[in-house]
Amino acid sequence: MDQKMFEIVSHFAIEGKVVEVAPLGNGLINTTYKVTTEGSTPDYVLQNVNVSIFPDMDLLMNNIVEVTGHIRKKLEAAHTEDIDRKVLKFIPATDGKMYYFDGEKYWRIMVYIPDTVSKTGVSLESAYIVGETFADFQAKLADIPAQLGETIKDFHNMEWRIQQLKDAIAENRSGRADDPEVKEILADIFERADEYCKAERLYREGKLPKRICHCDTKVDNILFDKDDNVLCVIDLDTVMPSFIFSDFGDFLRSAANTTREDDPDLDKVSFNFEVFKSFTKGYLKGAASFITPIEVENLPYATALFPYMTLVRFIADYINGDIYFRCQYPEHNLVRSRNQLKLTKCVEAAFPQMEAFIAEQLAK
Ligand code: GN1
Ligand code: MG
Repeated sequence: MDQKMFEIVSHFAIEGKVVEVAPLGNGLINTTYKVTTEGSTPDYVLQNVNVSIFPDMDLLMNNIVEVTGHIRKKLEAAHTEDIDRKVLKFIPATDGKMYYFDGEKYWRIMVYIPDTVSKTGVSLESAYIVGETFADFQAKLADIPAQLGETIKDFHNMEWRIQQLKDAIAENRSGRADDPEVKEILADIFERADEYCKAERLYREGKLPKRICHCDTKVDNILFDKDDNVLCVIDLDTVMPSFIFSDFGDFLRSAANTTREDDPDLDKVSFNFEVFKSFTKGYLKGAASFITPIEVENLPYATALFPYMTLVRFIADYINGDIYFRCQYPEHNLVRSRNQLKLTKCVEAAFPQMEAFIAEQLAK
């Protein structure tokens, strides 16, 4: 492997003499390596991008270059210290492209930020920080002049996810759509479909904007320094135009579930309202410069939308015979679906409290 990895790195316009290329982290989608150079030149992070999930490498890298460039300009204008630790920096290939294709795989490279800390899992404190950090990320990108594309087409488009589910049922490749329990879940889904497609309707009516969002908001996607200060947001492949609900709702879907998304014990699934409060406080603080009343008003909707959308994606994949989400056992997607349905219902039950809490925050 080593010679081949050195050869790949040699196609990038990096500084320094490469001494080692070694696996880094445990991402499920892309494969990542650390490239160590001799002496004082920077080290790098080399990634092989999974183009079966992100099919348009030019669009993907164009988004990332625009986003990191725009954030860098903002940090420079604010005379921020240590900018290279606060925004990712990608290095072009020797032919000037932002990636290298080796005939089989697509590669890209960025500067490694040393002395960082990563976290998984949330505390009430980190939920606040993540809310503020992702809102700040959206705020910095609110005036980006470039037109960005969707790296996964219709990724968080609820109408399209419903259509995908209808197609899965019509095809019924696995036969699982006939299962009585699946039918019950589907009835729960379709009863709610119109309500949950509200964002797309508001968008068509010109009432709801799309903004540049991260679309994979979790604490794992933030780098901290040794003193627990936020450095920057990472994992930018899903950065694309979306409703702000994406970043708000998807974070809470995982962070405010009292258990993991594939816990088969439904008694353990509930909505952690304390996490909601802490995250929402941080988010509203960070979003104050851009958020509109219709966006604020729909934050409870956003909180229920993501367990619901993920439920729709899990059950569609179950009916399709498990072709998208990696499964450890045959019923895995069904277990995930039951879990997300339960969470959707718990969040729905908390609407009055969520609304009251947001109103209270705004009145402050
Ligand atoms: C996938 O791979 P991971 O866990 O970061 C999916 C998300 C889903 C999540 C559900 C590109 O994310 O949208 O919410 O699984 N990412 C993609 O576990 O489809
Ligand atoms: Mg990810």
